[in-house]
Amino acid sequence: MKDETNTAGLRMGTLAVHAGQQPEPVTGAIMTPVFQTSTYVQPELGRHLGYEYARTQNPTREALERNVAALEGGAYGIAFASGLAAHDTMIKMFSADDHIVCGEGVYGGTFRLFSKVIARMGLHFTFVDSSSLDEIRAAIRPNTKLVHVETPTNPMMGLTDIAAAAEIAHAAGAWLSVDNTFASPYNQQPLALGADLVLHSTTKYINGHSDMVGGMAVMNSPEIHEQYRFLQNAAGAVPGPWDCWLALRGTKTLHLRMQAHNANGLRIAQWLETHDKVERVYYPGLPSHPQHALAQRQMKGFTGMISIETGSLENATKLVNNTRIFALAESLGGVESLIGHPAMMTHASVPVDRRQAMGLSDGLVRLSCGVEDVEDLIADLDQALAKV
Ligand code: P1T
Repeated sequence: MKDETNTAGLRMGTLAVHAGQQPEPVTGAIMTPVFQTSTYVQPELGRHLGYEYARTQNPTREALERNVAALEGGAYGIAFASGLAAHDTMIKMFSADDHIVCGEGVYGGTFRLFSKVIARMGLHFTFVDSSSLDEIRAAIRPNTKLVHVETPTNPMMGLTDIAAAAEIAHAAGAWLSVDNTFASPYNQQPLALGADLVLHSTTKYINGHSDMVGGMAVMNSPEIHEQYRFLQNAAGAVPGPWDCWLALRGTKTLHLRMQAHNANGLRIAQWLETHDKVERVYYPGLPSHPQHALAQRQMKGFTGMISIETGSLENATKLVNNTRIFALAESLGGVESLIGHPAMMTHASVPVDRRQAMGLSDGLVRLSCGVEDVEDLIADLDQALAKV
């Protein structure tokens, strides 16, 4: 776009393709180049061209930051080397003796970071079932500085009412941060619902092609931006330019990919619900989901993420070992379909009693439905379930 700063009124698909990018000024290259450099030559002492050192500034990274910020309807984006690095740096805005209320259904690695690393540094966490506003409210203390939730949660697909959680946090003088990785900005826009911060593992739907690891934080407040930006440079968990370029290539098709993920996810969830080997399907787009009404209110689509209860570790093992198209792997949100066993894979770091309390059983299997032809995906699950 000629003037990438003027994106007012543009819709999601146009923003996905154009926001944050302008032709490269030296050659006119339409694609933002990979600025693969660690430093920038300064014309004279005390004067530089806006770029000093690549931990601090990188044009490829900045284009990605502007692009994802626009997709989230936010003013600022700050990119990180991973989703967890975005979370880790966020927490560094707080100090010992501050208190954080965190949804207990967050990704296992987020739970591990908060409970095993950050808690050692004197910050206090209360983990709550954030689908219950009463639990969030009851956990608030005078020193609560942040309420952090993931919605939908990984892998139980529990939802938090973002607008209501923001009201509770703000009444306590705290911020609300939302990990929007599972929904993607196409399906859910937490800032518009009152959240102060949106976090992403860009490794997932944002990049969408399973070929990089990255993270992003988006916000509207200049004060939060200033603190977080200071820490991006001070702590230095920044992504390399090549990974930023890959993510930026990914976002160009975010709207198209999410339409396909949403359609495949819904169709497969409906089919799984009729299958006699499947005891329960967790998918916010199904009327059987206990928070379906909230899902319809705060989400535009329900993604390709589905969890199912197969009844036992033995059943789950047979299913995940026998799919042909669904690949057995960690991660999610790529164009290719993946299948995983949260208890032994993504959530192995969560203590057993906590997993059981959340319903994250040994029979639970998680699907990341890609954008392949849905009939092929259903046939694949059907033949694998036949072996259960
Ligand atoms: O892997 P990384 O980019 O550091 O992102 C961590 C992360 C944060 N938030 C959510 C909701 C996530 O799902 C993840 C990473 N999750 C997986 C690797 C997984 O397979 O669930």
